[in-house]
Amino acid sequence: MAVERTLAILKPDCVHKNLVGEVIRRIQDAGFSIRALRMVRLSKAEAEGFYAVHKEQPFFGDLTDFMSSGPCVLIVLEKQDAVSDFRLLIGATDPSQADAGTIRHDFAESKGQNIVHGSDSSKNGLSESNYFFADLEMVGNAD
Ligand code: FUP
Repeated sequence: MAVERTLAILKPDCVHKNLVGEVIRRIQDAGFSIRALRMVRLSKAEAEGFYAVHKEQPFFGDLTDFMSSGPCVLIVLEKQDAVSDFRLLIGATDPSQADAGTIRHDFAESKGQNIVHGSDSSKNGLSESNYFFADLEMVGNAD
């Protein structure tokens, strides 16, 4: 077991549906520590940079339009096994495939508009956190 960092993004649909408090409640109840948090409206270019790995995918245009369509909440989370535990908490990318009780199962409408992002590896947890936050903005140590 290792303490890991993962980046959560509460996506524009989460903010639009007034679910920010509910989703953060679930994240904290699951034992994650918040190390940094900021609300931001991403530009199209920032969304394209963040999702660059998907740039050849047919959904890339819709995805980056959506992610830049309204404010998001960016959160750096820390916990033992944060990456896999966070993905368990949020559920499968496609909400119709997500387990009951997961955030995407309970709140998401589609694969494209699925409420929350979570990093998919320990390496990406760090690089995605560093995409949005400077080291000095990440406060405290895991305890
Ligand atoms: P996830 O790691 O669960 O966010 O999923 P992916 O990295 O596979 O996909 C990144 C984002 O692309 C998803 F949040 C939503 C979007 N996406 C689609 O819109 N359509 C797809 O078929 C797959 C992903």
